[in-house]
Amino acid sequence: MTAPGSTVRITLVRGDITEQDVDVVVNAANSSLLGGGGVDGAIHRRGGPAVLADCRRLRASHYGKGLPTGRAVATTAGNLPARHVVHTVGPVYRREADQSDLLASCYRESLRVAVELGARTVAFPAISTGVYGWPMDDGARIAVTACREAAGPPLTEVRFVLFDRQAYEHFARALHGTG
Ligand code: AR6
Repeated sequence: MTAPGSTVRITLVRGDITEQDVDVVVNAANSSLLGGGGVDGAIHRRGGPAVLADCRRLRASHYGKGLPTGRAVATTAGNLPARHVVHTVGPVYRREADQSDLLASCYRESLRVAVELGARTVAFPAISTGVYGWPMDDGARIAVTACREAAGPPLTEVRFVLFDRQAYEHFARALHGTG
């Protein structure tokens, strides 16, 4: 599914982020950068030890205290079909505090790092909508809006990879107003 009329195509697929043949796959990481469950666990499992080794190097150098929420940093993609992994840390959802801009920042910063790497194609999961508890409808709206605003050349495709039908439908509504 593709949004018409923009230079960068925003596309939706149902599937597994670790199977995407793109330049950059974005990881919904935590600030330790040392792995976890969900997308993070899947990326480290399939990417293999080279991804973790790069993450450990980042912790030993620039990110001694971990990667702050809303920021993004790149590593090798190891055995994944992608060329790079960009790790970003979504906010944990809290009903009593509006952290929408931190979630939008994950998408903006990941795209900025991807462009620095010369990427043309980037695949995102629905950041913060799993363990971190962000409601899918709102998470989809923030994701689509942030990427529409931030994605420009040399990027040609921003792909959202949604694990299940419900997530796909929320992203379709955010992208097209239907679903
Ligand atoms: N491909 C695509 N989407 C997936 C996949 C996959 N292989 N696996 C899960 N999802 P989550 P978060 C969906 O929990 O909420 C980790 O432990 C999932 O259904 O991976 O940002 C980290 O280490 C959900 O909609 O990320 C952090 O501690 C979405 O991807 C914490 O979880 C994101 O779910 C980050 O939590």
